[in-house]
Amino acid sequence: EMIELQPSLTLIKGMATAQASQFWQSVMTISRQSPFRKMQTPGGQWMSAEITNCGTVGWVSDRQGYRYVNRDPLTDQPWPLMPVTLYEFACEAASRAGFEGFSPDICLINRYRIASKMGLHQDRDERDFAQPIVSVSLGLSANFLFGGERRNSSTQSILLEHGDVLVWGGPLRKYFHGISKIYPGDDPLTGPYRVNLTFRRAL
Ligand code: MD5
Ligand code: FE
Repeated sequence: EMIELQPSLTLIKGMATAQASQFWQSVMTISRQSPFRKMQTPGGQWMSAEITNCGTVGWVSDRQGYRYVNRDPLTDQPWPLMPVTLYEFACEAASRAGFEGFSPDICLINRYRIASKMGLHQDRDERDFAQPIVSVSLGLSANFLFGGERRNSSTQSILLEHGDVLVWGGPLRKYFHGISKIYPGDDPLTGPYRVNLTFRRAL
């Protein structure tokens, strides 16, 4: 089921359900090579979600700022390769939502526990804002907040469940968004976690 929440913001309910256990296996393989870790914001706060990456670059944050880097600072090795199945899935989702020619070079993987949140923020560390972002949700459900151009713009609340795929781009690409709540539960695949895969074109 494809729901256009707003022009350029498409929710594809359950698109990842059939491949979820395969994607989860990929996440576990990736996190054995580049473990989930907490990151510090430039302001010195610790983010509550734990992150890792796969792809030719990875997104990191520390006291120096947010940026994409070629190597995992934890291991000093390149980030794990993006599995072809994940790459092709993200391209297909973008295409269904009307964004032809998406070619993600990074997948940021966020792991949330029940108490984790992600404050309102913009994704603006990428070079080409004409490229959309594709987000895949696995495991526990979340309340996703979608705002506007300004931090204090009003927000719309969207329930993201296991297998849901969100594609957004165009004029909404730099809108504020965040995760306000993770619903408690024990997911058959992920246990106490919500895992979100965010595919982007960084370079
Ligand atoms: C997440 N991740 O669920 C969130 C939301 C991030 C991040 O925001 O930067 O890692 S998935 C991203 C998302 C989905 C749908 C729309 C928008 C962002 N948006 O309009 O900006 O871990
Ligand atoms: Fe974001």
